Amino acid sequence: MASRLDALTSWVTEVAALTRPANIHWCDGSDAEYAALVQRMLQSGDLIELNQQTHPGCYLHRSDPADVARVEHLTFVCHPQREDTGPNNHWMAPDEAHAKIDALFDGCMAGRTMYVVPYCMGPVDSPLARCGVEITDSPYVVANMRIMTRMGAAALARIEREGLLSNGAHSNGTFVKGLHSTGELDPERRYIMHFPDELTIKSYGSGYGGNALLGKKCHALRIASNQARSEGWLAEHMLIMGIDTPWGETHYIAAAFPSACGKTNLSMLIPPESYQRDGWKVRTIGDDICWMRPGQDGRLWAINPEAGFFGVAPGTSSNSNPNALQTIARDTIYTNVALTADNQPWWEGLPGTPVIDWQGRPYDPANGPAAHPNSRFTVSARQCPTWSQEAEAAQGVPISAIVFGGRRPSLVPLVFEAHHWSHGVLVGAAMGSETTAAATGAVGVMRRDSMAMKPFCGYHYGDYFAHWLSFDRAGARLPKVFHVNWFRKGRDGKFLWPGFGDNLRVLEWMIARVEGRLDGVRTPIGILPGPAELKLDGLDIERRHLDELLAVDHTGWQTELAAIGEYLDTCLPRLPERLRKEQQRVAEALGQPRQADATT
Ligand code: GTP
Ligand code: SPV
Ligand code: MN
Repeated sequence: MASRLDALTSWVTEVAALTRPANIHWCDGSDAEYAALVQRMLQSGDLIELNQQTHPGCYLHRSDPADVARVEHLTFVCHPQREDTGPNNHWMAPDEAHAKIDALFDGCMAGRTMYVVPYCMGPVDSPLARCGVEITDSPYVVANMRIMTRMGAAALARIEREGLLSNGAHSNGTFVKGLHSTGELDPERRYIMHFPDELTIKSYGSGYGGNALLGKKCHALRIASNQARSEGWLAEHMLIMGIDTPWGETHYIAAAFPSACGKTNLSMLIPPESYQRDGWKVRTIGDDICWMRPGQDGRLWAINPEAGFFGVAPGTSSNSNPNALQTIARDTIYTNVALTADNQPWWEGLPGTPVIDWQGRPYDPANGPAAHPNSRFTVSARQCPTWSQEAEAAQGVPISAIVFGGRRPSLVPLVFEAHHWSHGVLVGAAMGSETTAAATGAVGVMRRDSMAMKPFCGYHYGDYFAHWLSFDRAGARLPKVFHVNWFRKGRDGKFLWPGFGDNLRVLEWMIARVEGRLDGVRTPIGILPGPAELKLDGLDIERRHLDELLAVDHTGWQTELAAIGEYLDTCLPRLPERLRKEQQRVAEALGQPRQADATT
């Protein structure tokens, strides 16, 4: 009798013939399986036990020192036509890419166990969720995938069901196939390749986060953005949070900030004391990825395809993010953090003293920070004190506001609202941010990162902007679009805005705008809070700093709009005319730069 899992079993057989593992293990996602994996990794040294009194169920993984972040220059999106990949991605012809990476996979699992990891991105019963199977030789990847996704038997059952329903039209089933091997961890023999037409990912030579946990950036953003485009939805690098107001409303907000620019922190923020007294509450739905589609009511409905957090450790403290700290007090995998004398995890921003650095050496400040700047924790989202049951809702949650933001030390105000949807798309497309340690390469360099998707949009940015614009149609009840900047610096180089919990003050203004209770001030770049519209009680901030945060520097913005225009040109000939018109509209409203300005 033919197996219902024909497509899957024949692929697994094919991969095993190529990689030649000693064993094949089909993951069921059970507690016993996880416990056995952990034991195995403790024996092999892949995991180190942390202080079980202070951190029960917590372990440390040290990655190879040359394998600590995403590698954008080795990440390829292999559409058959180069143009479809766009200026925002690296391209290789699919045949060439397969040949190159299959040569690396040849025999690479000899003597090792090959794990078959079925997973579901999103609640298993959600029509918005999508399944995949990752084949990997890394037990660390398996353990992380178990935390980050709905992994195991339930996902396999859904894949089986969908395979049955697909009746020949999709005789390969509908799941995404991801093949991964840590290989030799040689940066010269490392590739992260995507084949959107084949729903296939191949990743070789890295064991780290976004390079290796294929359900996350590779599937849920690069492959899914292609599916979203053809099926009329959006796959975005966004947190999702719920805000309960004192008057009994709940507003859901989705926010796109580039890597290591504050999504995890905002998604679980703790309201300032006065807000808590008034009855404000924050609920966390997601901290990194958001899939959303128009519902029958015309609103955008969003799910978080993930089940866990792969969060930045440095900077996480009882001041900045007590919720995260509580979340990661047990049953957490730490990657590349430092250790204290009593074997507790440590990173910059925590009290106490590091004794062993992230590479396992005695800590010496001459070697740089004790924890790697991109050290991370992997933890089930259910452990977060503000975790919301709404994250399991099959239809998702309705979005009231979309927020864009980045690290902009100058020019960009604390907050502004886009005039309308296509202006909002321009604001997202024009996003800029300083690079961070989340990817290899220089840190602190300003670059455009449209919708925080520069490393993750799996097709041409011009087509992507057109897709965003297409949501503005009859019957749509679109969210308002805002832009924030928590990272504005003063002349002394210090942040002007306190950030973290106090960011709720900015979100409150947005909610008032969504509910139509405040007017704001109209400017060419967007609508800003009026003089008394931000609630600042209990906040220690100098008036002149606030004025700076909310000022619109016309000369600076003229230059910025010219730079945005040049950036948009990189998407020609696929740049939507409507977006060009928006940029021209804002530029004209600001007036042309004076000759003197252009030369200073
Ligand atoms: P990825 O997981 O890489 O996608 O990042 P993320 O967007 O979730 O970033 P995260 O919330 O982990 O924040 C990264 C860094 O930004 C941390 O070091 C935080 O301490 C810092 N940060 C977050 N929010 C704020 C803020 O409001 N103000 C300031 N000054 N720093 C912040
Ligand atoms: C990011 O870099 O945006 C992350 C971490 O969220 S990773 O999973 O490595 O992509
Ligand atoms: Mn991210």
